[in-house]
Amino acid sequence: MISKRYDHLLRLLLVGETGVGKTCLLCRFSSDDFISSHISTIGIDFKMKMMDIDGQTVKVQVWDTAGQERFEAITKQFYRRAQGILLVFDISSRKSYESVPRWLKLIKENCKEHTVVTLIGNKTDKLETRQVTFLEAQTFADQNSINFYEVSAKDRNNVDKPFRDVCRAVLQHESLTEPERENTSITIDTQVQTEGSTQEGPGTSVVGSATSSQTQANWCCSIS
Ligand SMILES: Nc1nc2c(ncn2[C@@H]2O[C@H](COP(=O)(O)OP(=O)(O)OP(=O)(O)O)[C@@H](O)[C@H]2O)c(=O)[nH]1
Ligand SMILES: [Mg+2]
Repeated sequence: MISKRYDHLLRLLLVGETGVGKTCLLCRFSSDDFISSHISTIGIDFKMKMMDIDGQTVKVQVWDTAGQERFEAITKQFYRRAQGILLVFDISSRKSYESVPRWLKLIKENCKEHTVVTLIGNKTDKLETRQVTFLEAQTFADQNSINFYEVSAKDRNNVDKPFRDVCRAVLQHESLTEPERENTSITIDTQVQTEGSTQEGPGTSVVGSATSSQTQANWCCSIS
């Protein structure tokens, strides 16, 4: 019999305005890389990482959404499958912070009720051009009963912690409810296509993307 090499599979989703650094955060988290140019995500991508959380092996599948509004019809369809959401803004962009309530609304409208949501202020290395104070964002997060972290994908500051804490919160919630089944599908009614590649092992990542025409994609099966 083939045994699973992990105890849990968790699905997280990165959302937020274009350019806030979602893809860079995911690259830093999954493979400790940084991309200095802005190559806008088209539709949706994903990466995987194996993590040890409190002695349990967790396979974390992180979906990286495009922040551009024109992809919203595609990206919205991934909200419901997410167990945890990382909502990212850029501390040096007031505009990206002011869009956070709109993203929260989208999350509330499209996610399951108990989805774990966390707010992330990225680019702390740009302190000299900061446009959002820590206190302001923390107060907003408290008012909305969500955690808040400041991070920098560029200089590695605090990147692991929000991912780890979201996973831990999801696991706590799942232990009180029915466990997620891995082999389930997402129906996509817009122009979406999948492709992916895998490299397994502790700390390694799996990458894939969604960009053309299929009506149903069995994401988890196709990549594990
Ligand atoms: N200084 C600094 N720049 C960053 C940081 N994270 C990302 N960037 C830069 O911000 C730009 C946008 O980063 P991306 O990760 O592509 O942004 P995104 O949120 O994925 O954007 P979309 O895919 O269009 O939604 C790139 O030029 C990155 O190099 C950071 O922590 N510090
Ligand atoms: Mg991106």
